[in-house]
Amino acid sequence: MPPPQVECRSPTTIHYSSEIGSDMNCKPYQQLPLSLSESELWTGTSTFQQLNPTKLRMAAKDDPTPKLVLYSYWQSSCSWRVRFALNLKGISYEYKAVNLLKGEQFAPEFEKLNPLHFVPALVDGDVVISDSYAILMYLEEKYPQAPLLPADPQHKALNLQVASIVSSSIQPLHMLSTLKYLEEKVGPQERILFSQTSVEKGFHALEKLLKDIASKYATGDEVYMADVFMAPQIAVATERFKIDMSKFPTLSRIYESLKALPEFLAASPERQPDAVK
Ligand SMILES: N[C@@H](CCC(=O)N[C@@H](CS)C(=O)NCC(=O)O)C(=O)O
Repeated sequence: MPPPQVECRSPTTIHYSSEIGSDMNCKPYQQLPLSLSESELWTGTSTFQQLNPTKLRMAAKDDPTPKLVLYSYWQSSCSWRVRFALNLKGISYEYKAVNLLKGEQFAPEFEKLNPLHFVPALVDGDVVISDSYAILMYLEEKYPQAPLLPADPQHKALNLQVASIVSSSIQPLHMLSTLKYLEEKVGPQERILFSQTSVEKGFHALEKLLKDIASKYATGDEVYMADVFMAPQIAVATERFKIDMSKFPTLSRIYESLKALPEFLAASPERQPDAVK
């Protein structure tokens, strides 16, 4: 007999979640395709929009079971990038929570998806991809709506460069396993200083790269891959590492625009089904 399914709700959205390694047996969480009836799914003013639970419930009835499955952790900035990109493209997906603090990334069933034991991982039918950069490139080819890369080769290269700086020269230096290692080998204070120094070094480079090009968003007036990678990174930098963003006026301005996007807010940690309130 199949296990009983439990509906899990948050105050603003209908969440059906299933966690690796938990006994929770919730139905899969369905992230709705925002493009279906985007304006109707949101209530409130532009900066503090909330998903409209009634409209969401109505949309959920019409939405077939999503094909894509995203393995994610609410506080993971790498997962946030992919959630943001999926929302921008209006792609529905099932959310599967991997609790990094409980070590669920090391579970044998997750290891089959990513032998490196990191989230996010995306499953699209027979295709399994881990690493947010690779996932975004895959989504861009397979689901070309709402492009995340501009056609202009120079702007495209800049977007890739920014994404790469965030994903290879900033985030790995403050991820859970790195910080745990530093704390054990060097000490808790060094762990904070090291994170702050690494983030600031990366932000100085991004500020220089973007200051003459940025407009509303990182490379113009459209949201592209550079924004998708930068926005969660800036959120983590300010909230977790208390970085003073006044040193980075261009990045701060871009972040103000990105923070107001419903697709970004819907992807934010506190709106995920595994969020600890
Ligand atoms: N380059 C990978 C990095 C993935 C990564 O570092 N994920 C973090 C969460 S943001 C993680 O799973 N950390 C678990 C750990 O450090 O043990 C990507 O962009 O997806």
